[in-house]
Amino acid sequence: MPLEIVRHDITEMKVDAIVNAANTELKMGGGVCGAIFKAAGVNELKQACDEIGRCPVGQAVITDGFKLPAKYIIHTPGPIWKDGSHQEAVLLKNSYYHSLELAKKYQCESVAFPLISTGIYGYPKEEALQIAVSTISSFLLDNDMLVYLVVFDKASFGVSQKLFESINEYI
Ligand code: AR6
Repeated sequence: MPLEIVRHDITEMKVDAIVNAANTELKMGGGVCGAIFKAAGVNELKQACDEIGRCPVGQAVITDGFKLPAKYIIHTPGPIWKDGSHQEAVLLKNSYYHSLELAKKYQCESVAFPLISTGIYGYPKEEALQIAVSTISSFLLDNDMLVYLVVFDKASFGVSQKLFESINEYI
């Protein structure tokens, strides 16, 4: 199955690239971003991000994975949820799409995404999950890649169980 929804800590995924729910300044933040910086090595990753500078919402940049099992980290700032009428959906879709295109450019065969924007940025989880699944699925119609969508917290896990029949434990 080219798209799998799994419950796991993304920093432990043994894939070619993991995706970071970043901010536009590419600074270490909280949530999954903080966990990725800590696991990759704060100093190394900070330096690599500072060299890139910044990244607009919905775009993506790539760094080494440093101490992670993953070879690369793809950083994409998702939209901050306001009320749904500020292009949030298209920007979130762009984040998934541009991350996938960058993974393809770097010949990644496997990629793991967190549920971008659904934590500190406040995007409603059910809508965000639907955008993630539809964007990844349409990309996979034309591309060979194994994509994991990693749900982490209890609420995201509940939403994905409601919307999709099977959640797999990643081993
Ligand atoms: N593995 C997988 N998913 C995780 C992990 C983990 N280790 N930790 C948290 N999540 P968030 P955002 C889930 O807040 O909403 C940062 O400060 C979490 O449960 O990490 O895009 C950045 O620097 C949630 O479902 O990202 C930005 O400033 C999802 O990851 C800002 O927060 C995304 O939550 C980005 O906010």
